[in-house]
Amino acid sequence: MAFVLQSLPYAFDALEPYIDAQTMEIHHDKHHAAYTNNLNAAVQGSGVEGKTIEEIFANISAQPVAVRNNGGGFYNHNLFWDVMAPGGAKMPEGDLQKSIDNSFGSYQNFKEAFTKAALTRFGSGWVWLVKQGDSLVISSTPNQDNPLMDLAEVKGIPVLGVDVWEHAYYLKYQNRRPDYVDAFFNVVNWDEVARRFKG
Ligand code: MN3
Repeated sequence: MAFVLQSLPYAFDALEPYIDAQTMEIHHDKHHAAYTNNLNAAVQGSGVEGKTIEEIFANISAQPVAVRNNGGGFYNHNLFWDVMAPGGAKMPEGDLQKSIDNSFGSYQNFKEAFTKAALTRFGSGWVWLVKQGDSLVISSTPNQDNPLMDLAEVKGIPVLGVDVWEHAYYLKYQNRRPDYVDAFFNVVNWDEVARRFKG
């Protein structure tokens, strides 16, 4: 049972002007496709064929680095496409909003902490909003790691993530990661984040 590349849930140019069409096309059709293909190759004979990606993450420390890197790349980008949507961001609502307020004091505090984590992640990686019970924490992982992996420093269920690899923003923003992270907040799909928070 092979892992399948999820189609982008919207057009390449749907997130313009915040994320440009060329970046989306290369990111999905080249980078995400490569992680998916390489994951399918890496799990061959690894003893985890037929397991879900979440099951594999739960014991990823026992796996070769190719499964860790490509498995993370496969899963993380699926989440990333889903937590963005065209049409501009709405604010978090309901239980998600309450948890953000309880966990960070306010939406503004959350946004500042999430942005700071994104700007201070050295090199390539991801920044996450992570569910731990009813609470939320922010974490950052190197490379293609994520909070579902048994070796993550901060473990939990990722409900929002931003890709801070240069391939996610370099064509439009070059070295200006702050501008990219700021733009990302304009396309967050808070309905999907709430769905993931609800579990
Ligand atoms: Mn990426």
